[in-house]
Amino acid sequence: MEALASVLNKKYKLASSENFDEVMKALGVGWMTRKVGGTVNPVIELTENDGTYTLTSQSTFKNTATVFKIGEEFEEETPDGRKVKSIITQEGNKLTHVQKGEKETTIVREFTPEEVKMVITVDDIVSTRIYKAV
Ligand code: ACD
Repeated sequence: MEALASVLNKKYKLASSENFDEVMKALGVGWMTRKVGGTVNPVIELTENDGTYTLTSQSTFKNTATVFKIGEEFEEETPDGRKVKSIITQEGNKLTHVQKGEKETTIVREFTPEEVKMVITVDDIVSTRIYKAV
């Protein structure tokens, strides 16, 4: 938990995104959502209270809050409306988020005070999204 202290309560905005449309296609996300999802630049923030983390994402497309404890499975609805079972584990400043549904998605978020590097993998498709501190 210590490793994340310096990145809590900080806002990061999406600055670059590669291959995200391919990942959304692999997940079966419909055309409209792909078009909108591909153009927004969400702002994310990680907060913590007594071992419970909340990762918020705000954009004109959707506002979401993912509430979790490290290593404890939870149910989650993805931005495109799929219900998945998720687990988030921590290694230093890196959170690995695995979503199990019809397909398995792995989202690695590496936090530094300057940026969050997000790597999303579905099947053999990889998307990298960089969020910069605002
Ligand atoms: C982000 C993207 C998080 C996406 C992670 C895995 C792919 C799952 C679903 C994608 C479906 C639709 C995407 C639509 C909008 C994405 C941006 C809004 C996020 C709330 O967090 O950068």
